[in-house]
Amino acid sequence: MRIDILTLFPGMFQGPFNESIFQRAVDKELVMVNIHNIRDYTHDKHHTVDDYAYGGGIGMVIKAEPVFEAVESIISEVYPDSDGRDDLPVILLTPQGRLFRQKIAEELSGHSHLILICGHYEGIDERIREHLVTDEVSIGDYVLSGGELAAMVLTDTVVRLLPGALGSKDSARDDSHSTGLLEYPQYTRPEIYRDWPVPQVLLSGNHGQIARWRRQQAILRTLERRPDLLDKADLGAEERALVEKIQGS
Ligand code: 9D3
Repeated sequence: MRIDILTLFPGMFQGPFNESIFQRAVDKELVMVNIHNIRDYTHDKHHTVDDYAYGGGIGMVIKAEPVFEAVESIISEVYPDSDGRDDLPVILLTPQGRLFRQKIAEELSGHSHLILICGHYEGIDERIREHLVTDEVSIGDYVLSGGELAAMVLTDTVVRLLPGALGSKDSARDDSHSTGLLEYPQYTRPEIYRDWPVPQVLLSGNHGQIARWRRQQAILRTLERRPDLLDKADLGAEERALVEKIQGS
């Protein structure tokens, strides 16, 4: 997979993408990530990337030209014999986008190429949205100062799903055994830390009992913390009845 990221702050990507898990996917050539400075696609002497808003108001607006030029230059470099591909997602990271979920990551991991454009507090010329962008994504209902961290979250989530990446097995596990539940509590040595013992059942060696305990813990924890997940969770009839009994009381 190839991921091209357009940003006004390329330096922000230095740390996260050069660390451990992600770097291993790059080393294995499962993914190639290219960071592009939008400023490099300007032609004027001052490398102008923003300008005043038509109609007035405070704040500046990112200009259409350098963003179009950046995307078009990537497309003509990667696809020299065509105008690109009609299945190439050009994704704008913006608070107005559809909420990012694992499902969207799975969908995106099926593409061989993604272009990500980092939105900005200032806002961008609407013609970028209308005529260049194919998809708009937000990572949650909180205010970031730009789309860079969102692009990193999306990239990390998608890359670990690529076959051969660390986590792709994990995701296969998520899929096949996907319970839709939060994880059960885990413990390791020592058996007693300070005066806090490990639950006795985990020391019993009774694997059936352990499996039932973990399952019950996962359900109770989900009920307490993320009851919204239970609607779609994969529960047996008895488990469903138990949940409804607790929820109802
Ligand atoms: C409400 C007016 N805007 C501020 C002038 C809203 C606004 C626009 C852009 C607030 C923050 C930003 C910068 N954030 C992103 O570009 C962004 C983002 C986010 O803030 N939260 C969750 N996901 C994302 S994806 C990109």
